[in-house]
Amino acid sequence: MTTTTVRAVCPHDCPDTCALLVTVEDGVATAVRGDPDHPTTAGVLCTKVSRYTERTYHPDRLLHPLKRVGPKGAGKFVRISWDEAIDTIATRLGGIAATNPQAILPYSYAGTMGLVQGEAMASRFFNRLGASHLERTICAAAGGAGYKYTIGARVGMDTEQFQNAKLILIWGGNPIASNLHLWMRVQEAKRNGAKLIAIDPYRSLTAEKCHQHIALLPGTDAALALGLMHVLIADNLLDHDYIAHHTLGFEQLRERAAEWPPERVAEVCGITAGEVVGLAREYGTSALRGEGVAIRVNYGLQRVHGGGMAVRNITCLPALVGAWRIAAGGVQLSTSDSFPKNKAALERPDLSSNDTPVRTINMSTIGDDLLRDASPEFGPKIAALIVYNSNPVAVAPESGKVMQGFAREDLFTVVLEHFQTDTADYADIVLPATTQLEHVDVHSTYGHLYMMANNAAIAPLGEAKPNTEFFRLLAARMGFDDACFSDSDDAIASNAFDKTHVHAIHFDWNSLKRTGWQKLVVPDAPFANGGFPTLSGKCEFYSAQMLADGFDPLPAYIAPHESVASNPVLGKKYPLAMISPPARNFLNSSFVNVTSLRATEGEPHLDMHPADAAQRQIVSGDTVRIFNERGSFEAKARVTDRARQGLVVGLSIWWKKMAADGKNANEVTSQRLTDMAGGPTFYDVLVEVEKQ
Ligand SMILES: Nc1nc2c(c(=O)[nH]1)N[C@H]1C(S)=C(S)[C@@H](COP(=O)(O)OP(=O)(O)OC[C@H]3O[C@@H](n4cnc5c(=O)[nH]c(N)nc54)[C@H](O)[C@@H]3O)O[C@H]1N2
Ligand SMILES: Nc1nc2c(c(=O)[nH]1)N[C@H]1C(S)=C(S)[C@@H](COP(=O)(O)OP(=O)(O)OC[C@H]3O[C@@H](n4cnc5c(=O)[nH]c(N)nc54)[C@H](O)[C@@H]3O)O[C@H]1N2
Ligand code: SF4
Ligand SMILES: [Mo]
Repeated sequence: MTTTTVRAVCPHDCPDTCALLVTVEDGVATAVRGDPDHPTTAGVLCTKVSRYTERTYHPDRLLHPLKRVGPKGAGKFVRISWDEAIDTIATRLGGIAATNPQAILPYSYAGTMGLVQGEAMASRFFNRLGASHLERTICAAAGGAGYKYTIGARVGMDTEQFQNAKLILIWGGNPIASNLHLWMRVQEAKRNGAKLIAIDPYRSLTAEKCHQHIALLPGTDAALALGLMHVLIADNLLDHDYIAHHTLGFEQLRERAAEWPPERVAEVCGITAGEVVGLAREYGTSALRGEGVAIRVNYGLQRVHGGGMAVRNITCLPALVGAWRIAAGGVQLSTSDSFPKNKAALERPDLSSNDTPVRTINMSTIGDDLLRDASPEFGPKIAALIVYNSNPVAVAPESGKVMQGFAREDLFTVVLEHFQTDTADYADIVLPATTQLEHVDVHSTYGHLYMMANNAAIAPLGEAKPNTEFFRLLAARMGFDDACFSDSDDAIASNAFDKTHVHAIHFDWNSLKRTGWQKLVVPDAPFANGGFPTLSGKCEFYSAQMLADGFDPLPAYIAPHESVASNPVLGKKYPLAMISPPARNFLNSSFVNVTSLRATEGEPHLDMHPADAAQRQIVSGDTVRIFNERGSFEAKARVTDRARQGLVVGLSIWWKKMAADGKNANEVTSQRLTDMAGGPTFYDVLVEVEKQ
C-alpha cells in the first residue's frame, strides 16, 4: 500500500480557511486532518470538515451528467454523456446569445471560495459571451460597504492577536459555530483574564460562554453603537490625540451622538440604559489603560435594513478610544482586502465588449428577477441560468418566488453540483463537479492573513470535472478561441495574487503548493499610526463619499423594514421577529445531506421564548407553522429563553426536500434590500407562529 499526505485547503464559506492534510492510501482519501503547524488552524478542524471524506465519497455524489425527464422540481433525470451535455448547452446558449446574450445569467456564490474554481474561467466565459453580470450580494455586501466608508477597506485586526486582548466584544457573530479558530484565540484570552461580551438577540452557543450577553432587538445595533459614542464622549473616555491626528469629523459626530442618550438607545434596542452605559465605560476605560479592546463584528447584524450603517457605526468605535494603537485592539469584520487579488488576470473583464453596457442582476432578488418580463428598464427576460457553487432554491430570500422562477418552462437552467440539491431538481442539465480533494485551487481568506494552496489529493470521482474544465469545454464548443480559455488551473493559480503589491511580493505558486500556506507581509497593528485606506487617509466619522452616494454622512440609525416599532400595522398581524442564523453542523445549505451531521441537528427547529409560546399554547416538541404574507414553513418548537421575548429563531439552512413539509426558513424571508450595496435582509422579518 502507498500512503501519501497531500496539502489542501478547506474550500467552504467560512472565515477560518483551514490548512488540511489529506491522507491518501492507494488513491483513496482516507482521512482529513487540520495542519498542526498552520498558526490559525492549529491542528483542529470543525466537525463538518473532519468528515470531509464522508461528503466526498457520499453514495449520492453526482458522478455523471444528467438531463431532466420529469417536470421541473420533480428530480427525474437520466444519464447523458459530457459530449451531449456540452452540445445541448452550447446550442441553447448560442441561440439565446444570437438575440441578446444578456438574457443569460450566471448564478454563483461561495460553495467553494477557491479563486480558480470560483470566478476565474467562469467569469472569462461570461465576459466573453456578454452575459448579464451577477451582483454577488447575498452575504456581506451591506456590512462591507459600511466598513469601507469608514476605514477604507476590509482590513482589520489580525486573528492571531485576539488572545492578547483584555476585552472582546463578539458582536453579531457566533464563532463557536461559524468561526471556530477565532474562538480558540478568544478562549485563550479568557484564560488570560479577558472579559467577553456577546451582543446578539439570541443566546447562541457563544453568547452563553461569554461573561456578559446583551440581548438587543434584531436590527438595532446602529443605535447601540450611537449610544456607546454618546457615553464615551459625555464621560470623556476618548483618545484625543488619536482623534485629532487620524480621524475626520469628530465635531459633527459629537453633535450626532448627543442625540442618542442611553435612555433613548435602551428604548430602541429593548435593553436597559445601564447596559449601554456599562458597556461604554468598560470599553473606554480598558482602551485608555492601554489594554487590547477588540471587536469581532460579524455578518449576523447586517442582514437587516440598516445593516450597512450598523457596521459603519461600530467601525467608528476603535478610533474614538485609540484602540488601534496596539495590535490586540481594533475591529475585524473581514480580512479579505488585505489580499492583493489579481482580478484582472483571473477574470479578464477586458474580454467584455465595450459596445453594450452590461446589465446587472442582484442575486438577492433572483425571485423577482426570474419572474420579470422584458422591458426597457430591465432588459431582456432571463432565458438561461448557469448555476455553480450555490444552491439558490434553498438559500435565496422569498423562496416561493424563487421556486416559481426556477419552475418556468421557458427557462434553460444548468447546475454544476456535487449533489442533487433543491436547485439541481429544477435544472435542465445537471453536471457533476469535483470536490476540493479532486482539483487544484488557490485561496485568499476573510478570517486570517495566509495565502493558501490546495493540491488535488485524488482523481476525480466518476465523470466529475472541475468547474474550470466545464467552462473550457463550453468556450471551445462555442468557438471562443482566446488563449486564456486554454489556461490550466495551475496557470490560473500562478497569477492569482499581484506580485508587485508589497503584501504578496513573495508569492510563488510552485513554492506555495509545496508549503501549503504563507502569510501576507502586513504590519501587526495596521492603523497604529493612522494611515487608513480612505481617500482622506483617516477614519471617517464624517464621510463625504456617503453624502455623494445619497446617505447620511454621519453615523445614524435606520430602523428595520419589519419590526413592531417601525411597522406597527404589520406588527399587529405578525408580532414576532424571526432570524435564521447558521446551524453549527451545516455550512449554509452544504452538509445538510451528510447523515451524521444532519442527525446531530435533528430536524428543523424553532426556538421561542416561554412567554411567546404560552400565549399561543405551544409547548416544546409541538409542530408549529411559521407564517407571514410571503409564505410559511413548519418546524418543531423548542421553548427556551435562549430567544428573547418577541423573537423566534430557526437555525438554518435546511435543504427543503429534507424537511417534512418540503420548505425552509426562506419561505418567509423578504427580498427587500439593505440600506447599502443591495444586500439581503434575511433577519429583518416579522412572522406569526401557530400550533399545527
Ligand atoms: N457552522 C457554520 N459556519 C459558518 C456558516 C454556517 O452556515 N455554518 N456560514 C458561513 C458564512 S456564509 C458566513 S457569512 C460566516 C458568518 O456568519 P454569520 O452569519 O455572521 O453567522 P454567525 O457567526 O452564526 O452569527 C450570526 C449571529 O448573529 C446574530 N444576529 C442575528 N441578527 C442580529 C442582529 O440584528 N444584531 C446582532 N447583534 N446579532 C444578530 C445571530 O443570532 C447569530 O448568533 O460564517 C460562516 N461559517
Ligand atoms: N434564511 C437564511 N438564508 C441565508 C442565510 C441565513 O443566514 N439565513 N445566509 C446567507 C449567506 S451568509 C450565504 S453566504 C448564502 C450561501 O449560499 P450558497 O453560497 O448558495 O451556499 P450553500 O448553500 O452552501 O451552497 C453551495 C453549493 O455549492 C456546491 N459546491 C461546493 N463546491 C463546489 C464546487 O467546487 N463546484 C460546484 N459546481 N459546486 C460546488 C455545494 O455542493 C453547495 O450545494 O446563503 C444565504 N442565505
Ligand atoms: S468549515 Fe471553517 S472551521 Fe471547518 S474546516 Fe473549514 S475553514 Fe475550518
Ligand atoms: Mo455568508
